[in-house]
Amino acid sequence: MYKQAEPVRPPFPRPDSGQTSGPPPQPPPVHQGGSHGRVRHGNGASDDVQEGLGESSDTYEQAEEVKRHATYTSADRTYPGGASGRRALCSFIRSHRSYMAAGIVLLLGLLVVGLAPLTFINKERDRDDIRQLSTTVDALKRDQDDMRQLSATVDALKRDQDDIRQLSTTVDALKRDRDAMRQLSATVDALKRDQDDIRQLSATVDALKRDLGDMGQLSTTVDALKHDQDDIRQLSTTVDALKRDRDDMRQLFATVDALKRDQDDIRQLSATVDALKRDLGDMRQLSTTVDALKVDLEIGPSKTTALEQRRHEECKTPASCPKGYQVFSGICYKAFRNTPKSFSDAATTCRQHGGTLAMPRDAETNAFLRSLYKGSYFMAIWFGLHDQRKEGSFEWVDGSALGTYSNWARGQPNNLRNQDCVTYWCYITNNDEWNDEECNKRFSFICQAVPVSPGGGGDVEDETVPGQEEMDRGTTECSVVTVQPPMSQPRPSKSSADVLAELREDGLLPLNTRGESVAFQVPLDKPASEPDAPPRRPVQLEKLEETLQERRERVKKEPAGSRTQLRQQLGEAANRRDEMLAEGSRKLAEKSKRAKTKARAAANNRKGTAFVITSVSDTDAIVPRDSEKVQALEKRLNKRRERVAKRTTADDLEKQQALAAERRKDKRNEIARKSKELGMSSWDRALDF
Ligand SMILES: [Ca+2]
Ligand SMILES: [Ca+2]
Repeated sequence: MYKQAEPVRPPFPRPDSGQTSGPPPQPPPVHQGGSHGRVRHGNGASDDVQEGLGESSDTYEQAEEVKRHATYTSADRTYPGGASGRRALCSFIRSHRSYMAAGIVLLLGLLVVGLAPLTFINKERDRDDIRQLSTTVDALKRDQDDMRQLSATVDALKRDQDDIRQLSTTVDALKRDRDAMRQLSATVDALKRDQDDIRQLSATVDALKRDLGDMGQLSTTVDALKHDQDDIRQLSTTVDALKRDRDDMRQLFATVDALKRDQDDIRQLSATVDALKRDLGDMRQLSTTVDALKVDLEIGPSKTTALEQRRHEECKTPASCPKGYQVFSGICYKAFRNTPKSFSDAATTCRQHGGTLAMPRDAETNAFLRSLYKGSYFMAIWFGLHDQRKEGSFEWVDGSALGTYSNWARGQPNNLRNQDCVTYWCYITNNDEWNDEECNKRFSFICQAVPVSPGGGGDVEDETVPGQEEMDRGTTECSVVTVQPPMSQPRPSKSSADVLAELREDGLLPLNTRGESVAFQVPLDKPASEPDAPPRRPVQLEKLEETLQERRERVKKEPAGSRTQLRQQLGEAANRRDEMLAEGSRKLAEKSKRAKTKARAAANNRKGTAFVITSVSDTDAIVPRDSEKVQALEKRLNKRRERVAKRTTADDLEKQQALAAERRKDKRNEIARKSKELGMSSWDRALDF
């Protein structure tokens, strides 16, 4: 652009050089002298100006216009983003360009018009103008340089702007970085917090670890406690088993007690049976009495009077012993040496002789009896002492107690094989002292009898003893009681049976039933109503006596019964007896059944116990063996188990009970059979007269 402007050489200083807005420029002083040459020397265009001035004015304007335009354009382009003042100036110039151009044209026209005639006059002035113009051009050149510098500056500024832009970008990036840094810092903070948390967590973990260690110890303790608990459980189990054992033992004891009570009952029953047996003996004797009564009943009243008279006479005459008897202290005695008999048979024989077996109640009598059989050899000789009613309780055959005197051999009585009857023991070494023997053995025997009137004892079995034929007359009073036979109607207030009953109630036994009379032995020093040894009357016997009394009363009330009636009554009595026995048996059976049930229950319980013990032994494997207490308990338990095992098991107990029941049954049957046998035989004998 500057090159375009270069060919045009403005004739005047540029209006924009600070003179445009001012007052119209003064026409420069024309220097026709030296300055002319400098312009020409510089450009050569001054020649063209000189050749055609009119034409050159147009050209100059155009050039000036172009130059200005170019300059402004250049200036515009150079300072597009420059100072606002410059911009305002430019815009001002642009907006007032036409006015300015018109003003300049006008000025130039005026100048041309005013200067044309002075051209030649003011040649020197022109030269000065040219010089000024040249100066202006120089100034313009300097301006151009300034512009170039400005443009360079603008470029530098542009570069700076770019740099600033880049810087701004960088700053933006830095800002983003800063944000990132901030975020990072926040993250770091968060991480730091996390780290703190982790530290705290680690501390917690450490604490937990320590706790865990404690827990381990605690666990050990808990294990130990569990072991202890197991031990305690085992102990408890053992104790329970022991308790059950104890209960079982108690039940066993209870069973044993029940069995003992049963045994006692059986004993009582046995005693009752014994009493019944004795009663049967009494009955037998009673039957004898009945025999006598019957005899009495059949004897006529006339005969009775004669008999009474005879008795009266007999009582007046001195008594004498039967044939073969020897009197001692008012009682007749005889040794039956050639006919050995059992104790009961011997007693029967004596009874047939009107007496009993001999009863040596004192040493003198004893010595006299021994003298009766001396001179012959005997193993043993029966006399009237026995303990058949109650073992060890010896009594005479008349029912009285042994008393204070006795003459037992050494070590006797020993009840060997149930020896219940007494003999003189005749072995040489035994000195004829007393010895108990088995009652069924057959020995010789000694009878005693009360002295009777002469001729009264001739119809009995006789054993003649040489040298002892004569009848010793004793000094006894008449002790024979004559029982009155019942008279003809009306009946007497007291029958012979009543009398007999009374005598029996007084403890007296009939000695002799010979003929129509019944003889009783009455102690001489005491009245008959006061026997010196009252007979023992067990309750059972008393009851029996009562029953007998009732029966007697019934018999008394009724008229003399026929044989059929008696038989009927006896049958009834037998029935009642059977009923009594059956009742006793039933009661016994009931008791036995109860005991059995009890024992069975106990046995069942024992079975339960056995199961428990088994279960205990099952847990034995679990029991820690190190527990000394448990071991000791186990030892004791085992011992107890052994003891229990040694004892009767439930089955054994049942078997034993069954056996006992069988034995009891057998015994009952035997007793019933025996009693029936005895009763019936005696009654039959009584009736078959
Ligand atoms: Ca005995
Ligand atoms: Ca003996």
